[in-house]
Amino acid sequence: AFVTDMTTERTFIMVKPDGVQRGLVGEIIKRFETRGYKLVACKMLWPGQDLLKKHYAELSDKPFFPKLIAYMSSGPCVPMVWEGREVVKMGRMMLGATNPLQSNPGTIRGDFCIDVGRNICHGSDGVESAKREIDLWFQPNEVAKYESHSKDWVY
Ligand code: 3AN
Repeated sequence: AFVTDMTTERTFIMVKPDGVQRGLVGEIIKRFETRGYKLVACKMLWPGQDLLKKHYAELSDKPFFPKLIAYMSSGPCVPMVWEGREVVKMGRMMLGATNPLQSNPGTIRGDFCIDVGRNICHGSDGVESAKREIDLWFQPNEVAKYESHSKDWVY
């Protein structure tokens, strides 16, 4: 049977407009793939303000909210769903800290950016927010269920 273990989770990872424009989509996908995670949904989408305001509803009171929405709606994004053991927490770890100047080298943000307003990618901060974000960005039939041929080492 596939997806066996209780620690298997899904997370929502999205390459932001600056990541797309800088040609980092492949690099980000590669890091999750080679770590051992499974890509189960992926598309390119230029998000509108309504969708982004829902996505970032928790941040609506922040002073940077209007700039955040303008930046995120400035070009196409690549939303994805990744599956695997503790992928929510590990995804955050692979992305690095929100402020790239505090992101460790070796993380995606720590390797590729320096500006918190342009930090390349998004990752869900918990299992519940991952569920909410996946449902917001993807239709159920856009998330694939498939057996990985390397299931002994892709968790
Ligand atoms: P994360 O994306 O690491 O979960 P959040 O949810 O606190 O961080 O912030 C969402 C997004 O808002 C960040 N990815 C970043 O683009 C933007 N942001 C967060 N804090 C700031 C800030 N102090 N100034 C400008 N933009 C910010």
